Order: sequence, then C-alpha cells, then structure tokens
Amino acid sequence: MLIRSTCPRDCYDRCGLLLRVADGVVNRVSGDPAHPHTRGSICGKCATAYNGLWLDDGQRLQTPLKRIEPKGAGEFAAIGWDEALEMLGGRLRTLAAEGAAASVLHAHYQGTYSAIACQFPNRFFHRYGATEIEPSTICDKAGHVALGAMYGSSGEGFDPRTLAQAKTLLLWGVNPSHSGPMTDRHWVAEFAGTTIVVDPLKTLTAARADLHLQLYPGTDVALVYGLLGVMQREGLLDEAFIARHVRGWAAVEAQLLTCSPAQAAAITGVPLSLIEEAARIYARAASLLWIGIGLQRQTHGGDITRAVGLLPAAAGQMARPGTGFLYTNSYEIVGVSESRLTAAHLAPAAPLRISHMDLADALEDPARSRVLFNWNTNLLVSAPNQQRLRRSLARDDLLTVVIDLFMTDTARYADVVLPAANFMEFDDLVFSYFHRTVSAQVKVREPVGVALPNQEIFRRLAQVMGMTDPELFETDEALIADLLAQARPGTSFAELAQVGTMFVSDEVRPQFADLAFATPSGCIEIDAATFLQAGLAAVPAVRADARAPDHALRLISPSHRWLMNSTYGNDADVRRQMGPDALLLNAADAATRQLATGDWVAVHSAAASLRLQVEISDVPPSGVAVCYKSRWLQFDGQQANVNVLNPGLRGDLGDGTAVNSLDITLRPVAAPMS
Ligand SMILES: Nc1nc2c(c(=O)[nH]1)N[C@H]1C(S)=C(S)[C@@H](COP(=O)(O)OP(=O)(O)OC[C@H]3O[C@@H](n4cnc5c(=O)[nH]c(N)nc54)[C@H](O)[C@@H]3O)O[C@H]1N2
Ligand SMILES: Nc1nc2c(c(=O)[nH]1)N[C@H]1C(S)=C(S)[C@@H](COP(=O)(O)OP(=O)(O)OC[C@H]3O[C@@H](n4cnc5c(=O)[nH]c(N)nc54)[C@H](O)[C@@H]3O)O[C@H]1N2
Ligand SMILES: [Mo]
Repeated sequence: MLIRSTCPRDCYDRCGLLLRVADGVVNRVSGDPAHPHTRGSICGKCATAYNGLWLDDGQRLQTPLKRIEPKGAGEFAAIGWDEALEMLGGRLRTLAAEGAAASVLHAHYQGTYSAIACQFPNRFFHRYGATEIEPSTICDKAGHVALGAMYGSSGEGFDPRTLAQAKTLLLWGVNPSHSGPMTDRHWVAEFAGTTIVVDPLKTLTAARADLHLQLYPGTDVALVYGLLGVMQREGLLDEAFIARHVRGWAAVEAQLLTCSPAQAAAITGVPLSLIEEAARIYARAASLLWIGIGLQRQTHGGDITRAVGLLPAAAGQMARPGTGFLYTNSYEIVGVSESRLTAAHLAPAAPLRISHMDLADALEDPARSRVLFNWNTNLLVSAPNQQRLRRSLARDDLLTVVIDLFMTDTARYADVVLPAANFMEFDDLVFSYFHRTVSAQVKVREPVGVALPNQEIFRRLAQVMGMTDPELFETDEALIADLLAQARPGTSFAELAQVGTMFVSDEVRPQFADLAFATPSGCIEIDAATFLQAGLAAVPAVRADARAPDHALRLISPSHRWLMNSTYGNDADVRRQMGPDALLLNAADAATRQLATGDWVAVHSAAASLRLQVEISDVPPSGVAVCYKSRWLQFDGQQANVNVLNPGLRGDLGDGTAVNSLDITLRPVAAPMS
C-alpha cells in the first residue's frame, strides 16, 4: 500500500512523500509525483536516510532510559514512562516550590518541523515558567530583527508562485543547492529569466547562475551601496516609491557619496562591470530577491540584511507581480497564529529567554541552571562553545533530559533520555517557510517501542505535575482541526491527506500588495528605532576593514549537502557519502601554505583547535575556508566538530550567532593513527 505524507525536515523544500507499507511496516520512502513543487523527486540525503537508518528500528531509542554512571559514557538502563515522568515531575515541582522555575532551561528547535510536535511542548514550558534558549539565535535571528524593524514584518515574503511573472531572480547569501535541493532543481534551475547569485562561495547554485557576484564575506553593505550607486547614476532608482514609502533615504544618498561603485568593487572584490550589470538587470524588470539565512551569521549580519533589504525599496521592486523579497514565510502568512499554537498566554508576564550565545555562561552557573531539557535539537553538535557545553553537561548537579529519536552526542550526556516518535508514527500538519502550503503528515505505523510524539510526552508530564490548564491537554485531533480551520477553512485532515499538499489560497497576491507597512510610521524605515537602540547608525555601515588578518582565513560553515543539520549524521551510507571532515581551501591559499588535498591541518581559532583534512576546492575564494556544519562528534575520532572553534561570536542584532565570521589559522599536522 502506498500512503501519501510529507517530509517535515527543517528545509525550504517540504517534499511530498509516498510511504510504501506492508503489514504495518514501512519498506520504502520515495517522492510523490503529485506534489505541486517537488513532483516526485526527493533529495539524496532523505532518499538515503529514510530508506536506511530511518527504517531500521534497531537504531532508534525505544524506551525511556536512565543514566548509569558516569555522565557522557553513554550507558543507560531502560525504565518505564511512569518512573521517568514521576522523577522529572518531582524535580520540577520542587524547583517551582523554591521559586527556581527559571533555573529550568529548555533548548529546542526544528528537529521536526511538523507543527504540533515542533510547537506544542512550548505550552508546557510557558506554563511552568522555564527559561527558553531562544532557538532562532542560533539560526536566523538577526535577519528577522532587521527586516522586521524595517518592513514591519520579516515573515511575509513573496509568494514563490509569482516567479512566473519575474524576469530576474536575485539569490543573496542563500545556497538552495544544499539547503533546499528540490527548490533549487524545480524552482531556481527551471527559471527562464536571469539568475544572479551573491555568495562568497562558488556553490552549485552560484556556478549555474547567469551572474555570480563572489564577494568577500561580510562586505555585503558595500556591495549594496555599489548597486545603488549604479542605479542612481543611471536613473534606475524609483524616486516616487522612495519618496512615498521609505523613511531615512537621505542618509543613504549621503552614504553613496562615500562608497562609489568603484570603491564597492575594491572592498568586496567583485569586478565593477559585474556590479553595474547586476544593478541594471535587477532594477529594470520585475525581480525577486531571496535573502538567505547563512548570510546574516556574520558579526554585522543585522546591518547586512538591512542593507540587502534596501534593494527592493530603492528599485521599487515591490507590490507588483514578480517582485518582492523572501526571508522566511511565517505561520502568520498562511493564517495560523503561532502564539495560539504555543499558548503564549500561559507564560509569565515577562517570559524568560536567553541567547544561545549565553548558554555556556548559564550552564556554568549552577544557580541559573538546575535542569536542562533538550528536545528537537542537538545542542552539543550544533551550538557554539562546544567544549564549555561538554564540560557543563558533565556537571553532577545538572539534571539533563534529552528527547530524541536517536542516541545523539547530546543524549549521551543525559540523565534521562526519552524516546520520540518519528513522522511516520503520528498525524500532524506541516507548513512551509517558503511555499504558502499546508501538508499532511500521516501516521502509517505504530511508534517504535514505547516512543511517543513530543506533544504526548508533555501532556503526560503536565498531568504528573498536577497542571490543569486545558491547553496542556488539547488532543492532536482538536489541534489539527483548529490549525486547518485557520489555514484552510472547510478542509478536513482526510481531504488534505488524500492529496498531500494544498495551497492555503489560490490567489497569488504580491508581497505588501497594499503598501501598508506595519512600522510606527507606516513606511519602510531604514532608520528604525530598533537599529538606533542597538547602537547601529541611521543607515547600514560599510566595513572597509572586514578582512581577516593576513595570516588568517575567514571560515564559513554552511549547510552540508548530505546532512540536515546533524540529522542523518548517524546513517552509515550518509557517512560514506560525506567522507572525512574536511577543510575546503582555495588552490592559492593551499599553495602558500604548501598544503595538498589529503594533508591534515590543525585549525586554530580563539576558542580551540580541530584537526581537519585539506581538500583543495574552487568553492571558496582565496582568503576563505569552508568546513560544512553539524557532523556528529562521535564518528570523527576527536569528539568535536567545527563548532568547537566558535567562542559564541555574536552578531549586531538580536544576540544572534555570527558563526560565519570566525578567523582561523592553520598548522600542518601528521595524519591521525587509524
Ligand atoms: N557551525 C555552524 N553551526 C550551526 C550552523 C551553521 O551555519 N554553522 N547553523 C545553525 C542552524 S541554522 C541551526 S537551525 C542549528 C540546528 O541545530 P539543531 O537544532 O541541533 O538541529 P539538528 O542537528 O538537526 O538536531 C535536531 C534533533 O532533533 C531530532 N528529532 C527529529 N525529529 C524529532 C522529533 O520528532 N522529536 C524529537 N524530540 N526530536 C526529533 C533529530 O534526531 C536531531 O537529533 O544548527 C546551527 N549550527
Ligand atoms: N542539506 C541541508 N539543508 C539545510 C540545512 C542543512 O544543514 N543541510 N539546514 C537548514 C537550516 S536550519 C537553515 S537555517 C537553512 C539555511 O539555508 P541557507 O541560508 O541557504 O544556508 P547556509 O548554507 O547556512 O548559507 C547559505 C550561503 O550563505 C553564504 N554566506 C555566508 N556568509 C555570507 C556573507 O557574508 N555574504 C553573503 N552574501 N553570503 C554569505 C554561504 O557562503 C552559503 O553559501 O538551510 C536548511 N537546509
Ligand atoms: Mo537554521
């Protein structure tokens, strides 16, 4: 029997799946030809892992586990749900009675993006009054703050269906060839117009584009001023739009006097002729701008996003078919209230949140951290300050709870491990942060062992704790019905499951169609109060000094083609495809250091060092190195990955990560003994 479902990974694609099931056992996962975007294909990593690791129940966590000494050794004994939940409930009750609920930290993200499993547990933590490690600080926070302040919303992007009306697609700091491979294949590569990519790396998407503006990382503000300078000189600015809808433009014009297109070329390393060509192409005909997430993981990532956000306003690429920008499309854009889904009203008046950049500090202070929940995330692999986190996770007085499908590097440090059900084992809805769709995730088998969906784990914990708020016990059926009523009134889950994916509306409205911006002035605010309060200037600032010191390289650690963050890193076939943990170097940088492919180097940062194998590659330009993110720690022989190098570099807005601003130096070392 073939059953339609949807891939809930944290990715732009949201592929339609067909699950082949016999006698309650899934034996094949493939793409659904009926899906409107992905049309029967799925990416290599999902095709491999969903048909390997994910069909092998023996690899899954099947029962709750309790640690046997010592922490980190990965030795556990099976316990029942009652024992596990009583123990946790007891500790949580005691802390609440002591007034120390805030010392319960919870880290979570989008290990599964299906709406209920991803969001419902927040209801419990809101009600309890725990401290949230703010998920987006590790990912996309600065960009949200920047675009939110400027446009009044960072979560209302263009509708991708409007590509049909666009003549130009400008991809700025986004690499869908890795981060959304089916979107890359079916949306970007099939586009008949002109594609321009702005990326320091020669990604597959960049290599295929009509123009690739290969700037030095972090110099994007200068590039934007260069483009605007060309537009100004050639009469391509939309003066009427600017006068009517943009606040703070005069200061931009002043900047253009200090950063000419020629100066922009010198700062960014992009030839002047390419800057001129890109400006003309972007400004002259309907153009879409896709703003990436990797882009803003820079020390000045907020200012960079703010600068890139100037382009559609300056060129009047707005409110018409085939124009606008996209950062992410939020729940709200498809009519769904995220705060209702997370029952935000249950939280204390001033909910407690800290940045991932401050997590190591919090975990080193026992008064601030008595309990740590890690669910839908894999902290030790993905977060900065890896060494400090590892030391803190070994603390005897910290109770660590990990909820996952697999025994991850983080789970090995847990006191209590709880087994989660995967997407084949319960019904849910999956929205997209790119397309304006809603999709069905359909249960096709019973959970492995006694695993439970995230939401059910927290219903049971709420019950053990004696909580009574009805929001904490809402059933999956009621939640699905409520979400569907918000997104697609009149559609039942059964109807949705029949087709897999539906657009929430047939109408394709241009982004900001009514030109009403939800800012204090109603205009696009270049000089929004948020920026000034954060210490930024009235306009994005050009950093002429953005290069790494002479002997150093700038390290970028972007999405790995074979991993989904760290997910799939424990699949044997995926590991074979990935090969060794590599440092990609441009041939010129390798030559000056007398390094060849296959050599080993110790990579040093301000925080630590890591051994990597050199791979000479034309992906990075000279001065830049690449180490793809999120490999599991336990397979590469040094219990560390690229995040050991990151001392928690912080960007300029929202306490977000600046992991792509790391400077590194290299020292040749002998090959490790195998
Ligand atoms: N160096 C570097 N580091 C980075 C980045 C970078 O660019 N460079 N990028 C950052 C970004 S953008 C992000 S978003 C983070 C992501 O980092 P994480 O949030 O850690 O994402 P994953 O590594 O995929 O971990 C998700 C975990 O959820 C588990 N999981 C899957 N489904 C379920 C479920 O239904 N229930 C439960 N309980 N668990 C489930 C998976 O098995 C996996 O262990 O990494 C960040 N780390
Ligand atoms: N295969 C796979 N897919 C994924 C993920 C994964 O781990 N693996 N992660 C998922 C997640 S959590 C996220 S948030 C998205 C992220 O999606 P993307 O934003 O596409 O992801 P990244 O690969 O982090 O970065 C994209 C590009 O930003 C560029 N970049 C870095 N610094 C700069 C800069 O200063 N200027 C400019 N112009 N460009 C810069 C990098 O060179 C990189 O090519 O992908 C999702 N999809
Ligand atoms: Mo992310």
